[in-house]
Amino acid sequence: MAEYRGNEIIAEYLIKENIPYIMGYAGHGAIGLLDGIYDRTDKIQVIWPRIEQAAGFIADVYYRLTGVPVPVYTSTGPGPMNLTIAVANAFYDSSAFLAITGQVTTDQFDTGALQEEYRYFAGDFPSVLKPIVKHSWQVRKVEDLPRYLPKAYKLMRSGRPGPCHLDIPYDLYIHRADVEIPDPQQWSTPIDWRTPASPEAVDKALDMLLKTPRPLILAGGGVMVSGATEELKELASYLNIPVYTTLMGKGVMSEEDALYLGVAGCWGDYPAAEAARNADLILAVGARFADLHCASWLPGYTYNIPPTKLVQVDIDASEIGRNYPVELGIIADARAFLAQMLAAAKAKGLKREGKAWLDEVYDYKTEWRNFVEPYAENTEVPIDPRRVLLDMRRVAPDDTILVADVGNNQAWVEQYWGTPQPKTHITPGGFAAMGFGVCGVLGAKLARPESPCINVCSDGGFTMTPHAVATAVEYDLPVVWVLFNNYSIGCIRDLQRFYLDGREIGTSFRKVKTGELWNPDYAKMAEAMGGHGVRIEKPADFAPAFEAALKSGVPTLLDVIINRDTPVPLTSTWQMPPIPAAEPTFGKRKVRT
Ligand SMILES: Cc1ncc(C[n+]2csc(CCOP(=O)(O)OP(=O)(O)O)c2C)c(N)n1
Ligand SMILES: [Mg+2]
Repeated sequence: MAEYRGNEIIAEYLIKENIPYIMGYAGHGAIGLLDGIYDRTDKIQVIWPRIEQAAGFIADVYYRLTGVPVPVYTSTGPGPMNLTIAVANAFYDSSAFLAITGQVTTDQFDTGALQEEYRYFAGDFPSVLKPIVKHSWQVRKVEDLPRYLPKAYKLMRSGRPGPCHLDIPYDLYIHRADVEIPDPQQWSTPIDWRTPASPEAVDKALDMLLKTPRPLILAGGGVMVSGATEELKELASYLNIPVYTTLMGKGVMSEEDALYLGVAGCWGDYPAAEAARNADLILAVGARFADLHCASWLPGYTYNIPPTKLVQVDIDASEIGRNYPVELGIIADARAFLAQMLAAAKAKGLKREGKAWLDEVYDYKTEWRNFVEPYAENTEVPIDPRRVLLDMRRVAPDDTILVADVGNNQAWVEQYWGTPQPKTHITPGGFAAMGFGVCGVLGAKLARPESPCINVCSDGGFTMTPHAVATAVEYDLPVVWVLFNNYSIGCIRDLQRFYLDGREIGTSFRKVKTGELWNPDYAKMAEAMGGHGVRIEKPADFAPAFEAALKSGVPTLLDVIINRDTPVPLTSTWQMPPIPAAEPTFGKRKVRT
């Protein structure tokens, strides 16, 4: 035991956990914390973008690529409130970081001191985070810190990951206590949380897969989180079963793999939706059957469950049978389960032939390829977003990490960005917070300094968090933003066009007096923040500019003026009840009973 200040306990514990960064934004409620880092910057670097939510988005992406949850600090009151959007985004995508928020001092509770949430309950910020963290602790004395820190680290990384929270009265950063700084090896890291399935459940699932003529494997975000990409590939190829994914699962398997069918969803890939409609059994791993994936659960667009039988595997029992009945539900970690399935199949020498089904799904793939490929040569002005993404794929190295933002830009990426290597596509699928990708791409670069890191966004998302360029310049993070400029919050405008009889209001960026479409000059904005910026209006100019941006070593924004009226093809649908769902524009609804 020894005397430590609260801030020293935090710094020492983080260093023992090998945490390389602390990210956030200071205020009077955070400088005590930062003072504990002051002498330890050789081990832990402070990164502070221009708003708390940006720090959360950066930490979120960093976790997705490294599995390391970094702390994100804020001051009191508005600082923590600014962070909430990023906490929620991480929570609903099963990503993690440790939110450390400042609180009024221990002797100021219920005084209404500056920035205290006191009018319902004293120092009540934890209530704000209630629906969006795995656990929240409010620290009451310095001695709590060595108890709570390992608990938070244990919980964030194990099972289904998620953010955790420490609310810390800022006097506790300075007060001292006689404590021992815990060793993560004893309290947090040696936990084996990879729950396998029972051998009986594995045998039953295998038996069902082998007996059925039209099986599919659905890989959700849980497969990505669990790090099960190898196991998935091996099982699929050993059993000869086609694989498709949710949007969160995009990139769990190389898109060049013959068995890979793409993403099923409103704006997914046709082969995936067509196969899902026609399958008789789906083995779903780490997928929660959300509305955009399932055509708002209307039969025949993505699914016919039942009659299609569902075997659903998830580490979180609450997701099993949430929206569809299951033939068999299995609570297990994705990686442990897929490895068990492969071992059991090999031990019994079980194989599938299933040529007729494979021939059928390969035909779907050919149909889709014939539709997609010509867009690579599209010379239309304003530029077709498909042309941009197909050009990007041609130019970018295979290990390029693409972090998507939210909106049509995200859906274009979903359909036209190939992921030749697993785990190179990151998207905010669950909570879909705009600005996630614009800032999060910096977390990708911190995690993968050797790989090109790009963000595809649009004018809405970029203008919410444009200061990401300044942060990239400050920290020398040469990322590339490809901004699909459509002078609108495009996907919402599309809902008005297609679901509300074209009654557009509040969705295009215009000068009110003249009605002229207007946006800031994004290239100049990037230049003003110390980066490079290029405005691109002709399709042939994009690829050379993109190639130059990747090579430049300077944070670069490409402002690409796209055709704002081109809708993203619907391969399934999404409903805004009570308005009837739109019909797919590629492929057809097929209800099977
Ligand atoms: C912070 C936040 N506010 C609002 C929304 C609702 N929303 C979802 S997509 C979208 C439009 C995004 O516009 P833009 O970034 O320009 O993308 P585009 O659809 O034009 O590609 C909006 C407003 C959201 N997801 N996040
Ligand atoms: Mg837009």
